[in-house]
Amino acid sequence: MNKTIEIIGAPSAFGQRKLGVNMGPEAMRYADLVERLESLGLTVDDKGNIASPAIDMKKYRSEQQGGLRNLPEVVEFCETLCSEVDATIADGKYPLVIGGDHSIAMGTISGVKKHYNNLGVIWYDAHGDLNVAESSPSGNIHGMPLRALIGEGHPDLVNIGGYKDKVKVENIVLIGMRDLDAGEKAYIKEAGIKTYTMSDIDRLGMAQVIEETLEYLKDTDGIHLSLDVDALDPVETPGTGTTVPGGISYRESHLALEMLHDSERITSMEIVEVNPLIDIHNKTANQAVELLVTFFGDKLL
Ligand code: NNH
Ligand code: MN
Ligand code: MN
Ligand code: MN
Repeated sequence: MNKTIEIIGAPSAFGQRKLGVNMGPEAMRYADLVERLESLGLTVDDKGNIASPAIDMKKYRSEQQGGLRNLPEVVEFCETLCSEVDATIADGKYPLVIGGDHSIAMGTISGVKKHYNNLGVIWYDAHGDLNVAESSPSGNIHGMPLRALIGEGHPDLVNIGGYKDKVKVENIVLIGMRDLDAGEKAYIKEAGIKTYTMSDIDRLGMAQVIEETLEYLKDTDGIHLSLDVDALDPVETPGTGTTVPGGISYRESHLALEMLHDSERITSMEIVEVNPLIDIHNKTANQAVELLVTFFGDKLL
C-alpha cells in the first residue's frame, strides 16, 4: 500500500437499539489501531470521528413502532460520511471507515461509488442487510443498507449522496450468511445475488470462497469490503449487538483478509458493529485491529 490510509470514525448507533456501538471507533483506537498500522511502515492519517446528530435518550429508548427507527438521524449521519469518504478518495487516500453500526455503509459506499463505474461489494456478515421497512422484523436500519444501496427502500436512504443505484446486484458477494429473514431469502433468490452461507464456507473452505469471489467480481473496477464483525463466531468475537452462533472463525477471517490484501483489488474498506459495552475486555476491538493489520499487509513470515 503506497497510499496514505485515512481513518474515518463513524460513531453511529442509530441503525439499531444497543448503545455502545457508537463507541466502536474509540475501542479500536484504544486497541492501538493507528500505531499498529504505522508499525507496518504505512502512512496513517486519523481524521477523527465525523459529527453525529445528538442521541436523544428518550427517543432512542422508545419503541418507535412501525417502520424505520431514527430515519432522520441515519440519513444526516450518512450524508456527512458520504462527503468525507468522497473527499478522502479525491485526495488520493485510502478510506478506512471504522463504525458504528452497519447503517453507515450507505454513507461509505455512496461516497466510494462516486469514483467507480462498476463497483463491487463484498458483504462479510452473518446477515444480508437486505431488508426494506416492510420486510424488516425490527425496524432497525442496520438491517437495510445493502438493499438501499441497490436502489430499493425509503427514498431518503436510497438517495443518500444525492443519487441512487450505487451497487448492481451482480456485483455483490455475501459471505458468512446464517441469519437471513424470510424476505431477504426470497430477495436473494429472485435477484440472484452471489451468496456464501456458513455451510458453503464449511464445504468449500475459506480459500476457495475468496478465490471464487475475486473471480466472480473480475469485471469490477474497484471492490469495497464491508466487514461486520458479527460475521465472526460469537464464542471468539462476543462484542457485537446481534450475535449468531456458528460463525466464521478468527483464523478463517485472517486467511480471507490476507488473500484479499494479496489480490490488490480491495479499494476501500469499513469495519462495523464493534460494541465495547457488550464485549469482554475489548477483545472484539483488539481482534478487529488484528484483522485490519492483516488486511493492510502484515505477514506471518
Ligand atoms: N435481519 C435483522 C434485521 O433486519 C438483523 C440485522 N442485524 C444485523 N445485521 N446486525 O448485520 O433486523
Ligand atoms: Mn451487518
Ligand atoms: Mn450482521
Ligand atoms: Mn450487524
